[in-house]
Amino acid sequence: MAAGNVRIIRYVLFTLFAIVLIYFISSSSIPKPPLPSGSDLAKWKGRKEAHQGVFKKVEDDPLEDSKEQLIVAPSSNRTPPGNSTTSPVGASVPKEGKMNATFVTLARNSDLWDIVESIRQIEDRFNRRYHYDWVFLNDKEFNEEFKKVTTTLISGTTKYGIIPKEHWSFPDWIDQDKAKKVREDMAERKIIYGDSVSYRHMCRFESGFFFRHPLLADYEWYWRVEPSIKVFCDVGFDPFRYMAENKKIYGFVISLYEYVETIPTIWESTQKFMKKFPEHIAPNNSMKWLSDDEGESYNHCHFWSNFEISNLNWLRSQAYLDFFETLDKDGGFFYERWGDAPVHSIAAGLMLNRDQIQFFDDIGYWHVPFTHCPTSESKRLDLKCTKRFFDMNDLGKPDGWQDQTD
Ligand SMILES: Nc1nc2c(ncn2[C@@H]2O[C@H](COP(=O)(O)OP(=O)(O)O)[C@@H](O)[C@H]2O)c(=O)[nH]1
Ligand SMILES: [Mg+2]
Repeated sequence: MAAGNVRIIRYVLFTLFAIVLIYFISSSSIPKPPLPSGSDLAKWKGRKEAHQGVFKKVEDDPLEDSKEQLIVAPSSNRTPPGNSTTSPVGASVPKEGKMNATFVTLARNSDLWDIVESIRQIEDRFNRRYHYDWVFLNDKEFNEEFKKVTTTLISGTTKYGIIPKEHWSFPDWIDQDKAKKVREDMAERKIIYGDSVSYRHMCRFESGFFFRHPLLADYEWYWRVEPSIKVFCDVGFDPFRYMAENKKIYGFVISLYEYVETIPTIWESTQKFMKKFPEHIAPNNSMKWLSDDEGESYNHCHFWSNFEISNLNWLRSQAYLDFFETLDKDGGFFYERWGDAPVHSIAAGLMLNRDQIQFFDDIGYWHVPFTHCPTSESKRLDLKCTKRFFDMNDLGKPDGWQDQTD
């Protein structure tokens, strides 16, 4: 064999060896996200269709405009920073720097790669400048991979907690047979998550227990983050500070109608609460937003709680605990399928004054299948990255640039 051929063969073998080596090193040290399976995609598609049924009602609603007025706090109403030194629940607000706040995420180990997407979004758009902590809670122990990957990505301190059994199980006053029959019936009627036990534990936990977890005990504010969300615009201000300085307690970005089938009697329990604890009802509450007939019935409006920026001391207050306990004793988390979104929303609507609820118009947000973009065109344009680039370089913008969304 000619010397030239030997060299070529050696070169090919060496290249193959190098490729195999690189492949083994990368696949053993860096875990990879799994591709979505057919069943994941089908689940998402099903959810989108289910949500679209609800969305139609929103479009048809003649009261939509008045509701908007009730809940939107325009940016121009902001008080200048540094004007107040106590938060709405009396804790002190530092003059500058970080607030006493944390992100909080409930997740399973299997949610890892979906929560990684959310972390990337939150860090890039906001937290890389603030380094707030992040608390993860789970009904099972988090595994090493989950902790390693999330800690690597988060610029603040990460904490991992396990949920006590009594916060994630059937309370003893629940009739198991009755609850099982409800799940079977809801499965037949194809109600979203209607047959799920774990989803019910999740909703009850988010309604009544997450804020009592010891890992959250020392914080005053939380920002709830779920897997697979997107944040479309830079968040160029500190929402925690904004909340404290403007005496806000509960902040949201999207509100919509709850599936009626999941909460048929939640308003009965709410009325029971209102009768029993009139002292907990705020004088300037949002009943007009919750009900179209002055409290006779619930119109199913709720803040979409997969995004929340709110005050933990409020949730830990006697007023909120009395509300949760009244609802919990009636069993609707298991005999129906009450979600934490209507529970938090009714609580905020009744126990807070209207001006303590904040609509974060400036935060562009997506959780399947709905998006919120800043409502005002000028705000959307201000927050666009490409506009910044043109402005920075003093360039004229191309025709039609207003219609683009990046
Ligand atoms: N630890 C744990 N977290 C859960 C469980 N079910 C849901 N979650 C979390 O609860 C939140 C809501 O669940 P998700 O599947 O996003 O519900 P959806 O947004 O209502 O469709 C997410 O943060 C999930 O990661 C569960 O069984 N165990
Ligand atoms: Mg979710």
